[in-house]
Amino acid sequence: MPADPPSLPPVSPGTPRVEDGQGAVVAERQAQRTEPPRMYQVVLLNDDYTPMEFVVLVLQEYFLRDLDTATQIMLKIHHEGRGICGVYTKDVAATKVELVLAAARRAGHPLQCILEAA
Ligand code: TYC
Repeated sequence: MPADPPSLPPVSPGTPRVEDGQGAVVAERQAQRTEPPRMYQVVLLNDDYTPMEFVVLVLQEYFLRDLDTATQIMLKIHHEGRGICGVYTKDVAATKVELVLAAARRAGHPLQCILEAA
């Protein structure tokens, strides 16, 4: 039985192969280019029932805002209907949404929190 041909270096499919000048076929060197991850914003929505103090606490605890900034964001949501709490990678943003919704439900508030592509 004929011997298997020598195996080529492992490269991802589609990687161009070139002759290396010494008879070997090798993967062509390519510049590494990693795109930055897509970012997602966590948005709080206004409602008529969630206490202002609770929203400020949420912004401090889950979005690491100081009291002044948290109060400003809360008032913006209260007046404009919505406000961005922070911008994160998808997993981090999704986790924050879940944590905020769980905290709001535990406390009996209807606060809504959503994730949007930034
Ligand atoms: N509008 C609420 C009130 O008057 C306060 C509030 C602010 C609720 C922001 C939700 O995301 C919110 N108690």
